[in-house]
Amino acid sequence: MDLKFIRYSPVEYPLDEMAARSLDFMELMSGRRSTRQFSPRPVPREIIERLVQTAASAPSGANKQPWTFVAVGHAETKRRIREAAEHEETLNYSGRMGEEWLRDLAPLGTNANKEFLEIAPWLIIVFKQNYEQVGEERHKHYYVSESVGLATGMLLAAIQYVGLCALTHTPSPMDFLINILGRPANERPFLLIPVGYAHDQATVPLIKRKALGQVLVWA
Ligand code: IYR
Repeated sequence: MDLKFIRYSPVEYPLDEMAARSLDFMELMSGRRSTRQFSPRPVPREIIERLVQTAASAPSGANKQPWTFVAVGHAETKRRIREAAEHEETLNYSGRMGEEWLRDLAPLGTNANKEFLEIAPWLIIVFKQNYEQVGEERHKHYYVSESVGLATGMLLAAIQYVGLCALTHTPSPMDFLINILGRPANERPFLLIPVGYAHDQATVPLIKRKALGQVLVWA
């Protein structure tokens, strides 16, 4: 099946405006921090819809768009997710992660208590679709983790852009999400992202980002 090609005229800015925009966006995005203390303040469903629509515009292998975003706002479902996540994390923190991992996490002060899973008004659970099931047939998906990672990055950027906060939470293993959310066999959980306003007393660790010279190589 041939795709029709249409003319693409991307937005352009004069160079001085480009420079100003690159600085503005860098400042906006470097102000993003993972938040573990949320306010229960509600966030309208329509905003979540737009954020997901933005994320779902990400590029993907062969344009298969191999993602599903499950938005959970229902208190009872959040409670069940918290309970299951805390069960897994208790096992992780009591040895499953290993010494070096625990040592790396210690300064961040994370632990098996995941009350943010109930307090944040929304949990967005990103699922990757390893293939597509069409009747009896399995259709292939390509570069699934890369694609879903890109979409998730765009989701985090969109969240920051509208002035909300998020946490990329990785309860491990995450298979409990398949059952609680009733997802089909082609889907696997990728990330669990609480979204909302930060608590007004929220704190974050004073971390340093690597200097540009450590992350950028001209070759
Ligand atoms: N998944 C655990 C542990 C954890 C792992 C990483 I990598 C972090 O940056 C933070 C925590 C948890 O969510 O507690």
